Amino acid sequence: MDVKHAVKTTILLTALALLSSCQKSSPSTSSDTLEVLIGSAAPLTGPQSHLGQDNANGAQLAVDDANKEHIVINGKKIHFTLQSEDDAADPKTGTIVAQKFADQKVNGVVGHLNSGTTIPASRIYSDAGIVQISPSATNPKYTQQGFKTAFRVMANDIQQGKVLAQFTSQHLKAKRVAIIDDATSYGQGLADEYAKSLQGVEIVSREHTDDHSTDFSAILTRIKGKSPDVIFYGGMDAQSGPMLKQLRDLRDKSIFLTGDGGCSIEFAQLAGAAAQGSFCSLPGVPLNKMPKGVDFQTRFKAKYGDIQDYAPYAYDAVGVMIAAMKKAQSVDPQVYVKVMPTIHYDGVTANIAFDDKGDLKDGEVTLYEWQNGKKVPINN
Ligand code: ABU
Repeated sequence: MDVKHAVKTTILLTALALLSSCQKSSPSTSSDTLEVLIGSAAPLTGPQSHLGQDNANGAQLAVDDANKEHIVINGKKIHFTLQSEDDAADPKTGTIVAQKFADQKVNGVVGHLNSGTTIPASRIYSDAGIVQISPSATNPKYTQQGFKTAFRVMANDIQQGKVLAQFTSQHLKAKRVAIIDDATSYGQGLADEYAKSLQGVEIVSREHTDDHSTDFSAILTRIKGKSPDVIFYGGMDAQSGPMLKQLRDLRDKSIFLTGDGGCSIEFAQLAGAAAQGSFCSLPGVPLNKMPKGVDFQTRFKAKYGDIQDYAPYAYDAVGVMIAAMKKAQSVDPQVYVKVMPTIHYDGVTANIAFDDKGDLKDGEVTLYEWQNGKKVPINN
């Protein structure tokens, strides 16, 4: 090798060594930034996929907003990622998703959407020490199991059942009620709470369907024979929409009342003209009465379209989780879970604080009447 060539080779090797040492010591994403993984679990396929996508979109918007804040926790820049999984509203699939999140050691979970998936999954999260915040599961059992990791950001079905029952007797002045449910943790649970709270009203019929049926003619024909003033349905919009349409096709004029699972724009689309004059309830206050509801609605709509039901609650579930991480100065769920009971978070939907079970303190329930394709609040 001549001298010129040797000098060139030395310069090249020195430059490569310098470049390599620079790459090792320069501030990079891996050394300066902590990746925080939040799991979102909801049905993304099947008859409830519109609600599941609504939850996932609400959570994603919160994660995007948080990343814009350049949050630093315990001296580390934080980058949040949402991993959205499909539990198909199926209890068994829900536990498979929960185990996947546990194996991945996610930093927290927003979900699940359904009580039927949230409750069995909650044991897996509890055993793994992972904080779980459901934005929509309303069956009271979820937070009655004694798990320190289980939280929800809306009123539960004990509260919702009472409001619906009071409305039935005091506002609708009903004397005879027929009750149908979809035999799920949510639908049957809410129907039971509703029945328990009814006063001075006779339950003339109690029927069950499931969360995949779309033909209710046999049930509705039996109920029509009992002449109820009100038909209450505990279940989701994929059933309540067609159910109400079929009820009116039978020329039955009973008042139709349902809970939050059937209080979505999808319900109104499925029921069509039959939705007019029917009633439903939703935990929380109307969007325009929520502390940051109107701003959220505008920003959500620009990105994803109309809100179905629970997107603002999914947004708040992420928000309150991150608030707890900041307060604890840790993204480790086994550490920040300890500050969850003391958190006060100014959310989109409410000022969020939890009671000793993990339920939202002072949760409200609003009743709506469907008028010309829009749900109009009647008590809030
Ligand atoms: N809260 C109604 C829909 C979700 C659930 O509780 O199953």
